[in-house]
Amino acid sequence: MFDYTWRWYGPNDRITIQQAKQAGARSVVSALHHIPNGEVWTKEEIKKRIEEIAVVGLEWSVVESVPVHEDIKKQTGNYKQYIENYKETLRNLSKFGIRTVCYNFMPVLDWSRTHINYEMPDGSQTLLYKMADFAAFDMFILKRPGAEADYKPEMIKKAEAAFDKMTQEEKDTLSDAILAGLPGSEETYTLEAFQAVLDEYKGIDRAKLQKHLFDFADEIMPVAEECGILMGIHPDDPSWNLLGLPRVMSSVQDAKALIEHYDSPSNGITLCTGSWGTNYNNCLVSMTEELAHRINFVHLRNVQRDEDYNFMEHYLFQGDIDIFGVMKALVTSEDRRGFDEKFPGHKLPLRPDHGNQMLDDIGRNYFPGYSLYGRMKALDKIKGLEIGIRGMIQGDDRPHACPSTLNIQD
Ligand code: DNO
Repeated sequence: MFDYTWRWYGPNDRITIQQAKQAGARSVVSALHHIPNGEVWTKEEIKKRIEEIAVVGLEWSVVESVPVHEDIKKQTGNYKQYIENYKETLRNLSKFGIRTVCYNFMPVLDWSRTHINYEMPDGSQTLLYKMADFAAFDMFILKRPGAEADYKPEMIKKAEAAFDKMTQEEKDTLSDAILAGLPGSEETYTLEAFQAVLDEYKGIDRAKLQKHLFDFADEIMPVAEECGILMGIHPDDPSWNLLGLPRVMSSVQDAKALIEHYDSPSNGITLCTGSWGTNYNNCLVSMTEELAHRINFVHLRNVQRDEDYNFMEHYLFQGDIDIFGVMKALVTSEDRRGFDEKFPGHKLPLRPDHGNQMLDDIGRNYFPGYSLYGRMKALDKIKGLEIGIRGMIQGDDRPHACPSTLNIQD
């Protein structure tokens, strides 16, 4: 059985904790976004958030994310101190029984999109990544030295055509979408500051970044084990290199490399179907099966992709990801996680990821992706899917007595 969670940004979230509860959350995913990256999350601050959530009788079950300071990714400056602070934060979280912690190792940018209010045929709005627009930003707005080398000649042409058609307002909106950082990323940049930050990664290639990730894991995983915390690294979103920066969590091979580097239930992944799913080479159903023993957190979302690496966030059952197959694999691989023996009572936390903006969401300026109705709809679809799959597995012989033998609460 899964723990159905809802991401809540805290008191600054325009969606209240009461609404999250009514939307069907059984527990909450949150983070202390007001604490600067690298600093310790004190017990007092953690307790405050717990209390803010508890007013409606919910628990804070998952942290998404404890951000990894850029200095840790580059191994520069005060990075050793930041790692110590990270450990302290984990210890503090564990004192309150928080078991799951999500993090990512994407340099500079967290997730990226080019459009955050893209209109779907039914008038609802979604998030979109248009490669030509991203390339136009890279080559003609940011003017990153050497950017052309990263795109095929046909894509450069498409980017030129897209850029020529853009009004100044569209260019600004595009830059904002990329630079202002989407929720979850804790940094915002001006163009100049952004280029300067990219430059700091010169000399850090894929191999080096992966080594820095492994070094980080070597430091924090023993502490996570000690305090019974299950870490789940979030994949790169999208799952390919951006802006000349290396990325090291884009494929099943990347995930396996980390898992094998430090073999422990604490060293797991976040199965974010929409992010891993941007990459054609990742079959989400096989990944769910293959990595089942190390899946510590799940985000369910669908994307529709094309051969130009454009992708649009779509409804849960529309798009290129076999959500049914993923859910079935999650259900059938349950025993391999071994939670029952190691962490009695612990259920795999799962959440609807982004939802489109629909009905009364439109114009409300919720954090991009984090709508009320769109996510609520997805959450209920996911719950129904679980009920259906478990019923299907029990088969036709399932006694259809009342009350339901599936015993799944809404
Ligand atoms: C977007 C999210 C990301 C994610 C972080 C995890 O909706 O999936 O912001 O929270 O990358 O560290």
